[in-house]
Amino acid sequence: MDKIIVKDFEIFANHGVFGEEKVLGQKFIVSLELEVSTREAAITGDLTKSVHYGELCHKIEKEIQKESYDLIETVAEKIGEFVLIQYPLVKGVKVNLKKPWAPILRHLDYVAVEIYRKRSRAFIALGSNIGDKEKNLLDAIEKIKESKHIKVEKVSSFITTEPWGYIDQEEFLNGVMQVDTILTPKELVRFLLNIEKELKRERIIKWGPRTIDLDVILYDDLITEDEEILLPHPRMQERMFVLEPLAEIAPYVVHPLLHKRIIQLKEELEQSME
Ligand code: PH2
Ligand code: MG
Ligand code: MG
Repeated sequence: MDKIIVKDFEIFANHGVFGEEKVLGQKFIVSLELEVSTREAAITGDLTKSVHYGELCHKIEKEIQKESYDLIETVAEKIGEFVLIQYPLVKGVKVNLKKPWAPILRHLDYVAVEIYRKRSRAFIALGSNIGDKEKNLLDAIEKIKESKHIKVEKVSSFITTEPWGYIDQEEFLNGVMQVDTILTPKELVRFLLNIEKELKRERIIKWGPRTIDLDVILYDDLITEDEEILLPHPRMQERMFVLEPLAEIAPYVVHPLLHKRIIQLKEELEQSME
């Protein structure tokens, strides 16, 4: 991937654990590596297809002078988050933050933290089979849209489906959405659980009736073994209520474990049901 590099940009700010650091302030030195395709801007000369590094530096200076944080870890994290939220063309960013005057009563060249943060593509399955099902799905989507850490890219049509698993319950309304997010898988799952709670979901029977169910089914090409978040969703290939709406918005996405396109998984499931 192409990169835009900013090296050793100096900012005077008031971050630190010690009271004096918050009062007097000190020098911080920021270096950035922005992963961004420069090709279109290069060919057209159109700066809006790339990142204006002057504007970026001014904005970062303003952003990190706005508040005072104890830790350089926090400052670096805020810079990474700011860049990814403000600049959708940036796929990933390395932030190196140096603090050359750290008041530790010893000499050092500098202390620094370096982090890498990126945006990810995730697919979320939505389902509801209690109350006003369409409103439940739309309310969940609205709440997801309110997060500054998630951008909704696509939403499928909603389809009515027979209950799967525990069958003595009402029909479901199901859909799938594609999002761009800077949350980690765990953060995303917890965020969605909170929305489920806000929309008054009660968990009574496994696979039983629910006002709203929000499941992360794919997160980039990530394969996990963590029981709190198994990715890809281990039963997605058996569920038409996931594959049908997913095939509508992402037919050619490849399942990272099965190495097949979604459209193919859907066709195979259709055949197995005949
Ligand atoms: N969700 C379940 C169990 N069964 N059946 C349908 N049709 N749609 C669902 O969303 C669904 C289900 C557990 O999450
Ligand atoms: Mg579910
Ligand atoms: Mg669930």
